[in-house]
Amino acid sequence: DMSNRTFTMIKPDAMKNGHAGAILDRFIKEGFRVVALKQTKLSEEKAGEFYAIHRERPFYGELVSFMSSGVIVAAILEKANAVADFRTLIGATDPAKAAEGTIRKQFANSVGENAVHGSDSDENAAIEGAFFFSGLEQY
Ligand code: DAT
Ligand code: MG
Repeated sequence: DMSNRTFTMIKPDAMKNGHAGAILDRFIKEGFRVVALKQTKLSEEKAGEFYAIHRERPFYGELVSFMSSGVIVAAILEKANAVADFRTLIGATDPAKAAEGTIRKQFANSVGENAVHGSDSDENAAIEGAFFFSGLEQY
């Protein structure tokens, strides 16, 4: 499919390591237009809600605790074929398995602390974007 928007977060590890600027620069250089952007912090409750699909997984507690451990940058990005192209740009969930040239290969430390989020479907991109941004914050 060729829907044109995806949702991303720069995760607490990348924020703490000072990579936010380089990662945003990469998004833009790869042809994604910023539709909405903010720095924010997830409470444990909000992180749990965002990742509710993973609540039965063994890593859920660790994931919720990590994602609420510091500030994040949330963004909606626009480009033709946004969801699939962005997943290619960020690389595999485990940075040890991520391809050369991907954002996770360059900036992530571990499968749990992997620098960036990217929506996995058009439907989830819309749900996740609306979780962080009102219509009046999207341009
Ligand atoms: P992705 O973020 O690539 O879509 P996912 O949806 O399978 O990956 O998992 C969501 C997040 O959960 C992932 O970015 C990091 C964490 N996670 C996934 N698998 C994990 C594991 N085996 N151990 C620890 N954390 C994990
Ligand atoms: Mg996922």
